[in-house]
Amino acid sequence: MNILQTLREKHQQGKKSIAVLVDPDKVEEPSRLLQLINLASENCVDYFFVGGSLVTTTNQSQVIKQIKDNVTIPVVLFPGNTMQIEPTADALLFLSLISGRNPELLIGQHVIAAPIIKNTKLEVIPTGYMLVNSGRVTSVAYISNTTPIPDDKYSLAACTAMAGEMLGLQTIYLDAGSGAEKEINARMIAAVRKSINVPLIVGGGINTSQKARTALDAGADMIVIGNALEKDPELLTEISDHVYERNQSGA
Ligand code: 1GP
Repeated sequence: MNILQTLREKHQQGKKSIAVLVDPDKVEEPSRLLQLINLASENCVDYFFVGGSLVTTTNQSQVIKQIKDNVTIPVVLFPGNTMQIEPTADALLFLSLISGRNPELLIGQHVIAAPIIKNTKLEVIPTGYMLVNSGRVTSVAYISNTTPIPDDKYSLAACTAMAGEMLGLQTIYLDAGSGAEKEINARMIAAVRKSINVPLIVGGGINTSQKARTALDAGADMIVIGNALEKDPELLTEISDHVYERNQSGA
């Protein structure tokens, strides 16, 4: 079964997933990455997301290889641009930045990427990517040259997600940006959740297990955790225990 199909089924069953984000720029040495890979494996992480808004190193393919050499957790590209298409991954979030009004990131880069992706075996996951204001300008907001949705404009976010679903996007990713000061608030997540039927991914600034729980309670189907694991790897165990219990109990 492909990743999108699994996400849809889990969404229908109310089951949650965890993705660990690996930004190749932040991988300082293979031994640190191996620790994270092992930690993810021990904690039944569902996916690795690999990518970043600005990748200055050329080690993305090595990062993917190291993950695939050690575990069977699927690798999903989370590309900041067309240079981050790596055919050895399993899938790719084909991101349209629907919270912004930059045509290059709504459709332009996609036209350039489409023939390249077509020649790979990557599973393409059409994703409505929505940036939400997190208190300060994040790298992704700066690089994408877009204005994030204000974090108290629930209706604006809901309508944006709704339009994305109507355009045929198969999942919505609400992101406060990597290392965000403020995670996406519960009201915003709930407003988006209510407006769509496709799986909802939420990330950015989730650095405590309480924040993870809040996002899941508000309606996230998948949470993405990156930065926080560098400082506090144990956090993954806490969150994954919670997700496991919740999935078992059908809550
Ligand atoms: C960023 O959603 C991801 O695009 C993860 O964010 O690194 O803050 O966990 P963090």
